[in-house]
Amino acid sequence: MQQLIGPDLIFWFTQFVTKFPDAASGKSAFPWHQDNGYSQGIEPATNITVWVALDVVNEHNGCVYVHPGSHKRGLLPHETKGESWHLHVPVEGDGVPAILQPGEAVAFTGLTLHRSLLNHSDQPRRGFFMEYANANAVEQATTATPRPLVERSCVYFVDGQADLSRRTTPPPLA
Ligand SMILES: O=C(O)CCC(=O)C(=O)O
Repeated sequence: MQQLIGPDLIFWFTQFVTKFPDAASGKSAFPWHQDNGYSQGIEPATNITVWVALDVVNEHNGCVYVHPGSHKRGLLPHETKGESWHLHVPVEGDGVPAILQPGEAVAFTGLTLHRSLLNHSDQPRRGFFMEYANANAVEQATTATPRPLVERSCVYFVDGQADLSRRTTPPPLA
């Protein structure tokens, strides 16, 4: 991660992502989005998501598809659709399926378009992802001052240094 992001590195977000068998109901497709589209953006946008397969994942059970080179388009406008919290943008092409064995991973930037389709198998498709970023990265906001990522809860320092003079909240009591 330091080779890609630089010496000042934090590990700032994790999530389990289980896609239950749902080809019949067709609800668990996860449309194209950029992870940085969940906020108003992260600067520098060098953050990287590492999506680790916990099961064999392929086109049949809803693997992640990435759109190589899409990060060069910068942060695209995202919107919610109806009551769904999913975000979507118009995208051409199918992308590349990340077909993985358990323990293998696909890594992509916070600006890389990615998605997953339905799980046509009869078993849950399980994954776990980790997000790494520059230790001095800030989350952009429409109304407030950009907030350093290190102010989030459960952020771990991997290596290097963070400039804490930019914090927007008082430091926790010792
Ligand atoms: O695991 C998946 O199917 C996609 C998850 C994802 O892209 C996300 O949570 O942002």
